[in-house]
Order: sequence, then C-alpha cells, then structure tokens
Amino acid sequence: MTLACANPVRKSIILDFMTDLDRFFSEVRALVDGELDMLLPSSDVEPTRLYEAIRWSVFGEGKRFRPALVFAAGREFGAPDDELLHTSAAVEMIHTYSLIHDDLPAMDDDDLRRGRSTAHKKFDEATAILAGDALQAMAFETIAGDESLAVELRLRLVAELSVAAGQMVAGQQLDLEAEGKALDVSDIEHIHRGKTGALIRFAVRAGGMIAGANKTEFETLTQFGEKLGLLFQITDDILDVTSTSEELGKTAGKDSASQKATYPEVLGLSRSKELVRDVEADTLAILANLDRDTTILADVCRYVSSRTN
Ligand code: GRG
Repeated sequence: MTLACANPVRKSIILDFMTDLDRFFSEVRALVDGELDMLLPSSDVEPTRLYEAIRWSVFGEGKRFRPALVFAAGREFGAPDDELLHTSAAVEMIHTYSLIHDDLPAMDDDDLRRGRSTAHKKFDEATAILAGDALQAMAFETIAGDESLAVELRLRLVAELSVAAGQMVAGQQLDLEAEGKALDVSDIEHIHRGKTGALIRFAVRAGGMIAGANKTEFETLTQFGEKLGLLFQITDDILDVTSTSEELGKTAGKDSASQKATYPEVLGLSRSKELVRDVEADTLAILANLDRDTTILADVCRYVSSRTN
C-alpha cells in the first residue's frame, strides 16, 4: 500500500496505524492466497484454459480487502483464523468473478485489471465468462464444505452470501442503466449499496457470524459494514479521477469516459473529499458503540479514507 499525504501531522498519524495495518493486510494476504491456492484447481487440470484464466484473475494485484474484513471482524469478536479462512476465500472468489464479468466487452470493456490484462484479453471472452461462472459456484462450494464450521452456520453463510451476490448483480444492472443519465447523490448511493456495498457488508457480517457476535453487536457490525461500503465507493470514485492507471492497476478515468454518475461528478472533487471525512467519522462513531477492542476495524476504515489524501 502506498501513501501520498501533503499534511505532515496527518501523515505521521497515518503512518503509525499503517505499520500495524500493513502487517495485518500482509498476514491476511498470505493466509487467503494460500487457501485460494489449495482450493482452486491447478492450471494443469483439464480444462486447463479455464483454470489458468481463474488463477490469472485471482492472483493479480488485488488488495484482498473483503477477506481482510472477514478477518478483522472475526478476530475482534474472538473467532480463530481457521474458521475464517474458507469464508474469506469464498468472498474473494465472488469478488473476482464480478471483476472478470465487469471487464467484459458487454459491460465496462476494460483491458487492465489488477495490474495485468483482463481475463477476456489474456484468454478470450467465452473463457472469461466461464471463469467468472466457475468462481461463483466454487465460492458456495467452499463455504458448504467448510468442516471447521457447524453445518447450520455454513447454511446461514451460504444464504447471506447468495443474497449479497444477488444484490451486487442488481446494483451492476442499475449502474449500467444509469450511464449517461443525470443522477443525484441518493440515486448513486442506492446503486452502490448493492454493487459495491453488498459484499463489503457481507464480509463484516460474516466475521461476526462466525465469531458468534450477539444480536446487538451484529446489528452494529451491519451498520459499520454498510457505512464502510459507502466510504469505499466514494474513495474509489475519487481515485478514478485523481490516480493513474499504473497506480490503480486498472484503467483510470473510466467512469467519466463511460458517463457514469460518480461522487466527484455530482458533488465536485473537493466536496467529495469532505464527504469522505464525514463518512469516515460516522463509520468510526458506529464502531465506538461496540464494547470491544475494534482497533483493526477502525484502522481499516481509516485506511480506506486515507487512500484519497
Ligand atoms: C459484473 C455482477 C457484476 C458485478 C460487478 C465489482 C463490480 C460489480 C464492478 C467493478 C467496478 C467498480 C470499479 C466497482 C466499484 C468499486 C470496486 C468494487 C472496486 C474494485 O474492488 P477493489 O478495489 O479491487 O477491492 P481489488 O482488485 O483490489 O480486489
């Protein structure tokens, strides 16, 4: 993770929490990538082209943000790592499937993802579609077959993830239909609550479910996941305007090229950055309602907003 921040005081505060957070993200990456490597068929299994495309897409430069949320919420509520692994790998599979399909010519038609060629460019369109389909199926198989969890909990996680994946698809449809239309902030929020927010909310809730958070804690975690998803989307929209393709590992400026209504487009850049500060404060305030050590979740939230400094 790289940081660019003009304000020296804020920069030193950011650097303090980034050291621990960097360690946390690296640890999660090693755990989840190891698990994904075991779960995904090797690229010499037939049909090799399908599994090559899946591995190509999964093992690019992704941040593993959603797996990190499963771990952050799960650990802070006392779940052991081995109970979090399968679900965090599963949410990354769903996320990667959505990126592969989002990049297809029928959708965003993009060439660059996770710092490398998109699946349909590197392989071909049919293989990319099937790689996404297979990843989606494997995600549910991964949770259903997780022997570290009670069968009833697996069923609840599968049900939650299928709802979230459906909400993501509905959000994507709304987003495509909205291209070129004048939207206001509440329309944008509605689209992104599904498209981006649903999986982020799932990841936080899944950590709490596996750890056995009580009803009140679970409701607070849900509110946190909801706001964090919003924060993630506003910063993603800002980064699309302010970063280069090299920094993002995906094509920058894509939102405006495809006439998408975004926060900077509707509010302007400076008001969007103020909104990041406001939503960050709201998100952290929700966490403060939990009678737990929520350091990692708070740091993850600060990390999301620091990306636009
Ligand atoms: C095609 C069903 C379907 C859904 C697509 C994920 C998505 C929904 C579209 C991607 C387009 C986009 C830019 C969405 C906004 C935020 C977002 C989800 C960014 C990508 O997530 P990151 O930044 O990516 O966590 P990495 O590669 O780091 O995992």
